[in-house]
Amino acid sequence: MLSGVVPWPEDFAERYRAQGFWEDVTLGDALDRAMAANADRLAVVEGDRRVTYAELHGLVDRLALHLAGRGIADGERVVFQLPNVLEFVIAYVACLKTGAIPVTCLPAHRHAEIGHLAKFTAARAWLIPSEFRGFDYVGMAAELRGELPHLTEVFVVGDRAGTGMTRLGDLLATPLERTVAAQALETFRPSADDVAVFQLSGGTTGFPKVIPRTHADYRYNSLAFAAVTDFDRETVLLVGVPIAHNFPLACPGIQAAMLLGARIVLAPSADPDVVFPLIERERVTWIPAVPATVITWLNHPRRARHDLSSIRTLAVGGSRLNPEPARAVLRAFGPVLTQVFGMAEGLLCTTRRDDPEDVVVGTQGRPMSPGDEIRIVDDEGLDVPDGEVGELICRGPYTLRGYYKATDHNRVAFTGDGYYRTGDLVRRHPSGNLVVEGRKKDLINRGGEKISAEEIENLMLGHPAVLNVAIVAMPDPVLGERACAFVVPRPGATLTLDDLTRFLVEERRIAKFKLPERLELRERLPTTAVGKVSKRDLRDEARRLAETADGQRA
Ligand code: OOB
Repeated sequence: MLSGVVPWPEDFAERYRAQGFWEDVTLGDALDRAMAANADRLAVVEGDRRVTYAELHGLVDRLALHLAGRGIADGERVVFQLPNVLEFVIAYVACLKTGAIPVTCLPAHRHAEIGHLAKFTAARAWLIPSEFRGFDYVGMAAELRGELPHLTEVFVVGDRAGTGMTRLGDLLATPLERTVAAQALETFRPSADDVAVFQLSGGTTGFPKVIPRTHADYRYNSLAFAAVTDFDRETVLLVGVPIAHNFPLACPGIQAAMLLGARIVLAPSADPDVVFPLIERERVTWIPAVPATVITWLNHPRRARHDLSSIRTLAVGGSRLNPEPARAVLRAFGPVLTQVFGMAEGLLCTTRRDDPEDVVVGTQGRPMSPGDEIRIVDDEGLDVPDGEVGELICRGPYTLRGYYKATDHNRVAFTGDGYYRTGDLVRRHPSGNLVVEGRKKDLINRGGEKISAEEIENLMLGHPAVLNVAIVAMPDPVLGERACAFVVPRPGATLTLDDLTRFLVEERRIAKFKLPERLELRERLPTTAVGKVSKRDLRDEARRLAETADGQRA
């Protein structure tokens, strides 16, 4: 086991094995078998590329040999920063086979996030596209790699690579002498208890925390979630959200699709003009989506022009879906709505096919596994009376016991007996399902992408005009929330939203989705009785500002 990873206590591990949640098989081996068993079936559709499981298997094996030959194996970390392309799937499975650990970054990440995560995980390799949405990743890699002493390989998907970088396409086109390279692959075989993947947390303090997911737990995560969401071998999964997120990757995601021999359709975005024709053409049946996306689909003028009747499950999660759009989904798409309340840390809740309509519309589901243990507690850690709001805490066969290399943070993020404090405020509905009522954690949930308020506040304090700052969520009809920054400027200084944006993008070089979208200048910030900045007051104020802005627009 990699150092810095907190394992489940042995008595829990034994129980999870005895109950059949964990099996003694790695994701790499399980996927090998599944790809062989489904050789003739179509595996991945992306653009005009259509590959069968036999073809996918061949590409995976070829790349795995190359990786193993270069030492990208045996617990070494690989920063994944690819859009929704076939190469993501190939490289992901190849890593699971060699035991290299994908770190699931996003194409939206920039120098600040990648620099931090690559250093923190001491990553050996980094996978990028040449270019995506007008951004030059080769340029970013050329600039950053000097600061990353552990990074020996930059693999590029696309024609253009920089000096010392390797085009993934060249590796995929070059068979290796199997006998030689296979030896490299055979010298290390991960075990089912080893870390398979590093997911990223939404982050409540500073930079995103790193979440270890083991082969056994992540495999169970995918298969158990498939079993409760009508996901099987006949499923046609559409991935339009960023593929590295836990939801499309493993809930049940491409992981279950490959384990079951189902079909994966990759879309470059969740834009309706991209996605609707694909659903129609490929007869898509299962779609993971965030509420913001679904709302744009509902309102799209050309929806009626497409035959979307193949959809069996529209799984909506990542942020709160309100009852009104939930009902609109039922009207527009039929009884296909499944609410998903999940987290990269583990716990997955979902509504069930046989839940009554008001439960599907009005709750965020219940835990998927009989091994999940949840409690709803008050500030003292005592269970709240049934039906009242409290913090959800949980543990189970696929919920982490600690973030990677985060001893201090783990002391506050987990209870003494190993429950993960989700920071989500929930209430138990009379049906037994959970309703997400809010959260304790200091983040902004922008259409499912999480923004740590503290991370951005710390960066903003580096701006010469900023004396003090607090960032809070401001309601938004489509995204749910956007970030609003309240700033106390230094005496005599001024600041505009443009200045701030330029500073964060060009000097601090962060992902654009984290940018505050409204700036409010104040002489002072409201405080609580103990003298801390009162985010509650600021949230109320942001809500009023958003309401007046809407009023003005109307
Ligand atoms: C998913 O995972 P993360 O790690 O990006 O974010 C987890 C957090 C939860 O703790 C909660 O605060 C929020 O996102 N959340 C929801 C929600 N689903 C997630 N809040 C309200 N309603 C919901 N339905 O977001 C994620 C992981 C796996 C599957 C689906 C979503």
